Amino acid sequence: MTSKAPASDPVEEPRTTAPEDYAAGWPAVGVTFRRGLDEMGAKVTAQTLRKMNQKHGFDCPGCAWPDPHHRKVAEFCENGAKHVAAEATLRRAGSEFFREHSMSELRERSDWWLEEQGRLTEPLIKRSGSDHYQPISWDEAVGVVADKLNSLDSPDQAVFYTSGRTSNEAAFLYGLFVRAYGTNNLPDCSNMCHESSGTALKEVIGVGKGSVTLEDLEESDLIIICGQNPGTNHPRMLTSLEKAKHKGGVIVAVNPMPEAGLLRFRNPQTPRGLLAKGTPLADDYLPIRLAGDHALFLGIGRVLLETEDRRPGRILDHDFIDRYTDGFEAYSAHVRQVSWEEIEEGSGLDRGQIVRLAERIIDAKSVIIAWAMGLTQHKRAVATIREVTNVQLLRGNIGRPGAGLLPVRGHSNVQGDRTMGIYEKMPPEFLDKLGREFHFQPAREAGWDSVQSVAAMRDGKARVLISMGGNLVRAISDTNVAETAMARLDLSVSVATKLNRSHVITGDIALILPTLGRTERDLQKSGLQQVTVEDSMGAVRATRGVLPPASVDLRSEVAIICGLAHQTLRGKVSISWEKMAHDYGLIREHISHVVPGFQDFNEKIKNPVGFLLPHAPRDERSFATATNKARFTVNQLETIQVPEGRLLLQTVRSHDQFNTTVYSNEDRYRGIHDSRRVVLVHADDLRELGFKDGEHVDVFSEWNDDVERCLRDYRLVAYPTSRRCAAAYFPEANVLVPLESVAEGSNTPTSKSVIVRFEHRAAQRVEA
Ligand SMILES: Nc1nc2c(c(=O)[nH]1)N[C@H]1C(S)=C(S)[C@@H](COP(=O)(O)OP(=O)(O)OC[C@H]3O[C@@H](n4cnc5c(=O)[nH]c(N)nc54)[C@H](O)[C@@H]3O)O[C@H]1N2
Ligand SMILES: Nc1nc2c(c(=O)[nH]1)N[C@H]1C(S)=C(S)[C@@H](COP(=O)(O)OP(=O)(O)OC[C@H]3O[C@@H](n4cnc5c(=O)[nH]c(N)nc54)[C@H](O)[C@@H]3O)O[C@H]1N2
Ligand SMILES: [Mo]
Repeated sequence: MTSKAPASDPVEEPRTTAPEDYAAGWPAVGVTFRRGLDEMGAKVTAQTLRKMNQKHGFDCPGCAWPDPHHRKVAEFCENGAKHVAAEATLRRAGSEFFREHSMSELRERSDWWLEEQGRLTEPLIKRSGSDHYQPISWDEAVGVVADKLNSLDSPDQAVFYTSGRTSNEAAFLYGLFVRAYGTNNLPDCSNMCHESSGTALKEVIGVGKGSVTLEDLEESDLIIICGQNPGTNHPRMLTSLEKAKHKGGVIVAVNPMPEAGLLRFRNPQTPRGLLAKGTPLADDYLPIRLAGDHALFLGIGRVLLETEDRRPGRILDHDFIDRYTDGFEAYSAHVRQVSWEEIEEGSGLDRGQIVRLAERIIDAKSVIIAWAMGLTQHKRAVATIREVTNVQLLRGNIGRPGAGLLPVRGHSNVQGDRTMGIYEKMPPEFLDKLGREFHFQPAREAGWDSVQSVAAMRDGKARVLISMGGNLVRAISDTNVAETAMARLDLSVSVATKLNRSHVITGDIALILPTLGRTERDLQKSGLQQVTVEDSMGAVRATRGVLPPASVDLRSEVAIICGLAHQTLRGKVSISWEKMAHDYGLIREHISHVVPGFQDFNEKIKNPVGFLLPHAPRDERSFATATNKARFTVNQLETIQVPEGRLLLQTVRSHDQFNTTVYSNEDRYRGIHDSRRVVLVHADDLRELGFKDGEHVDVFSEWNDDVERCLRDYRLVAYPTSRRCAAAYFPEANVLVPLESVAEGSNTPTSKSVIVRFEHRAAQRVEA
């Protein structure tokens, strides 16, 4: 059944209105219910939304924001409801659909159209030389994968990608399967996301995760939000920010764009939010230059040190610095010699703005610094996050109530997947324990991350790609390279819920293995199963689907992994895959032996609010770094030099997408309608560069090779972004980001800083 499929993609001209100055409120409520009714019908809408984020219900498959202990009847946001509607849609893409549409045709369709076709219903294969997917039985599909994996020259020729929706149980088994097979090639979406945060935090505080709980956030004196757009990407964070405000907390937003959710919030769960003007959130907004945060935090450090010179013993937390940190002297000497000219040029802010923020930090008993992709996706991202940590260490703003470091994670279980071992370079202690638990020798050599995997595919070193969810071709940088890389594979396999570009740009042979979503009931031999997830603040809890599966032919991720592992590793390891597939409690039993913090796992998840994983810096100010101290670091400032006539471009999410899944061509808060083919630029920059608001241009990125990377026929929109900065939508703009352009230390694509130039369309036509 394919119902209500749009006939073709919208190719409308973008329409613009003034950006909104508040988030949520009535329009959000309307959108929530309209989307639900459209995709799921009335009955399913009521059934699903009632169980979302509730005790004994399912965890929102959207973002990784935690659930409060006291839950409202409607504990979800507009965008969470959209993700659920997308999964619980009544539309289906079954074998009939694939008979009708060839691969060549599907490749011409937009991301939006592909996902709009609905849920995948049965296993499919595209055989060598064929232009169509055809149905295949589960047994046969599993056989194709196992035979191929066993025929490779080395297990390192296979790559096993994971997106961040996979449950803890599935992630643990997937990592086990891959290591028992013989490789650590386990790239994940985190490599493109918060890898810079994990890398920096592991080094300087000993744990690659945030140190803040929901309670901390709500009682903090000062919350600085850098490089994050919570109104769209973590809407339920606004509720916590509102609570912090009502308790007298101060909020400062640091962002090149005045995002609606940062300015004002009308909480749709309260009458005040729906009827009155809502709560103003940010007390201050710093319109920073792209990649300017390193300079900003150096500047703040400098003000704190110099104020301490004037008021000795009053500004810095000497007790904390002496007892718990090292490297202070070198840090202090370094910061004092960075000039204000460098800081102002690097940040795009003036000294007064930076001093004011530093004074707010001095006035606050507790400070939280939150961040997301605006900090992690730059060349100097790791250095920047280390610099953020330096500032927090100066005043002991870690490991006490209301204070800490808060990398706000993306996918609903991206943090849990990493905890479970989805990482191309898990530490030896983890591998030792895993090997002991299951009686085998795990591969020790580090595997490839996402960028390295795509490079290996491009260079012919990788022959097989298996994806546990996600859409690697669209998510990774350098789309043209990624597509070429995919096409060089012998076999690409995708465990997925809905159709996307990585299913139509494929290896010689391609398989789609359709799986249950988080909203759906998972019935196995021992009965209905639950799985677990970990949120952005390290809380783990159970989630149970409530809806009937989209098709009788779907298998759970756990069952699919067990099937593949059983068939591939027959006679090689003795692991009881089948038993674990029948009863996920057995998987949790193994997890409790291997993963720190999960003792009595099955017991602990009986508590409907779940349990908090230990976090030594947060809980006891203990820092498992190389020196067993929290580390001040010296980070050289490197400001990106943008040549004359060029701009620095970032790629962002619209209000109506979840990563590569585009729900519509609307970006309500930013006032962009009907099309995503836009580049947002400051009006003065447009004028200086000789372009007009509304003009169509080709956008070229510039990199030190002679490859042409271009977005054709995009409309320029005058927008209140910082000077010499521009923005376009991810994933379309990934064609502009060179695969080699990555963050130092984390290898994350620099999706938020690409040097671009525009060319008039008309001039080009004349030349041609
Ligand atoms: N609805 C919805 N929710 C989502 C997602 C989604 O696509 N849709 N994606 C999920 C995922 S995987 C993730 S990782 C998160 C992403 O959450 P965000 O990080 O909020 O997402 P982005 O759209 O990438 O927005 C980055 C923000 O940083 C700002 N910014 C860019 N560069 C800089 C900079 O150099 N300095 C500063 N200070 N600011 C900068 C941008 O203007 C923008 O406001 O959201 C998660 N939640
Ligand atoms: N230019 C640029 N590039 C970026 C970013 C950026 O800001 N700019 N952001 C980066 C970030 S932060 C991230 S996290 C990555 C995201 O990269 P990915 O995680 O690879 O991409 P998604 O779009 O989240 O994947 C969506 C697909 O997942 C499948 N899916 C959905 N639910 C399930 C499920 O329950 N199980 C399974 N098996 N499959 C499911 C569906 O088939 C859907 O099409 O992109 C990165 N790429
Ligand atoms: Mo992400």
